[in-house]
Amino acid sequence: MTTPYQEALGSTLISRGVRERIILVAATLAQHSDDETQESLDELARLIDTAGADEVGRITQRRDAPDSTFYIGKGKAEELRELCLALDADTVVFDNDLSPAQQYNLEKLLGRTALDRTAVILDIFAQNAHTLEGKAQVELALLRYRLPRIRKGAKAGLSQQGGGIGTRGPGETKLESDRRRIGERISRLDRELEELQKTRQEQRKGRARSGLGSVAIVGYTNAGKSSLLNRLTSAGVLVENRLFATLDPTTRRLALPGGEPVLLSDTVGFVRRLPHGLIEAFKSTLEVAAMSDLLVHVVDSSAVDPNGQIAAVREILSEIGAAHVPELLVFNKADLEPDQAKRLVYENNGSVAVSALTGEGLDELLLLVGDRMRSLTTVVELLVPYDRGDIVATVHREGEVVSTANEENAMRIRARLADASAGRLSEFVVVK
Ligand SMILES: Nc1nc2c(ncn2[C@@H]2O[C@H](COP(=O)(O)OP(=O)(O)OP(=O)(O)O)[C@@H](O)[C@H]2O)c(=O)[nH]1
Ligand SMILES: [Mg+2]
Repeated sequence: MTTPYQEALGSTLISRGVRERIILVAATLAQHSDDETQESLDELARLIDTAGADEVGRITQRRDAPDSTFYIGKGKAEELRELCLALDADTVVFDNDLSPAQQYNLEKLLGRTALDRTAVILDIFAQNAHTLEGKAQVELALLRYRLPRIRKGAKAGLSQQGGGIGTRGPGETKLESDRRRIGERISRLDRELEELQKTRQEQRKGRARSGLGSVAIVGYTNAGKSSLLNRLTSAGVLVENRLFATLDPTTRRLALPGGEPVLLSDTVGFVRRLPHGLIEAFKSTLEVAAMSDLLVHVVDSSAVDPNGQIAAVREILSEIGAAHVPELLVFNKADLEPDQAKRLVYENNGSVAVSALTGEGLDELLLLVGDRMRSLTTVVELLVPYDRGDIVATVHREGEVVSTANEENAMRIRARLADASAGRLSEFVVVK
């Protein structure tokens, strides 16, 4: 049976050869800088491009707090309306999250579709989902996002018009016709995904019995995760210069130099402010990371703000319960900005610079992965003074904490640590 979502997926803008014209809008709230806003808008422009539309202009406003009616002020909203007319824009996209009421008020004022960053990310996911599970996960996230936005008696107009960003998935009139049906569909998807999750857990148990260690490749979208998996295992995973090219995890066996083979998995990419509903819906896929023995965290070393991307990825990792898994930082695309890659490795102990494109650094990466995997079975004991929170954080990040005990002047930590990490922390190591 095809779902309304699957029917609607057939009609993307790109296939009709028309690209939507979009104006980007952002309010800079008190604690943020104007540069941060522009960087975030640049990323939103890339997301929009990936979704198949073009930025034709942008508007920003500094505010202490969002306006409850339009998010931006009334005067600014009027200015936005003028700009839409002047630039013949089809849609406006806010970088900030709009409430259903703000979205409605904006659409009424502008006579155009008003969307937010979450809707754009959901749209890209909708275009890129291919497997049964991926589609079910995206549909669930879409329905949960749209349910509170269904308005009684609203004309099927605005959001329906072009069939562009934010409209893929169930058609609005269909949604209106039966809220209850949507509720039922959500419950059914929940149940289906639960079943799929059980199957996955069984598969995982099977793998655990096989005794192979598991390594998950995680990282910001477009960092080169799939390229790395392909390069190391000839996996043949789709690689594209688009955001969120991968939604379904692929697992391959990887032979480590002089060691046991491990299972290496590619995962869905992360982005700043990944919609919570998507994280929720993709829980079973993201579990690959939480259940692995080691995270290979791939970073695009040529990105404008690699540290910001690292922070965003770590935030999501803790949200999906993977913060406890040891992490190995890999600075990819070293062929593009070699100096920046070197600096990042220098700043991050135990990391490595590679290029999935040229193959540079991959031998060293394999040695490091082997070292980390072997260390999973060696437990080291450390005594860390209470004022050295930084050391505690390092142990958590680079290894796996087995137990902690509070003693008079220090915390006693037993942890599985790689030789290299234990070496760097040697002044705190008491039993090895
Ligand atoms: N120059 C250069 N480009 C790379 C390198 N690794 C990957 N790329 C390019 O970066 C883009 C993204 O690569 P992917 O492997 O699809 O990235 P990903 O992290 O899997 O991305 P998503 O699945 O979309 O999150 C592609 O255009 C790759 O060709 C590298 O080492 N050097
Ligand atoms: Mg990928």
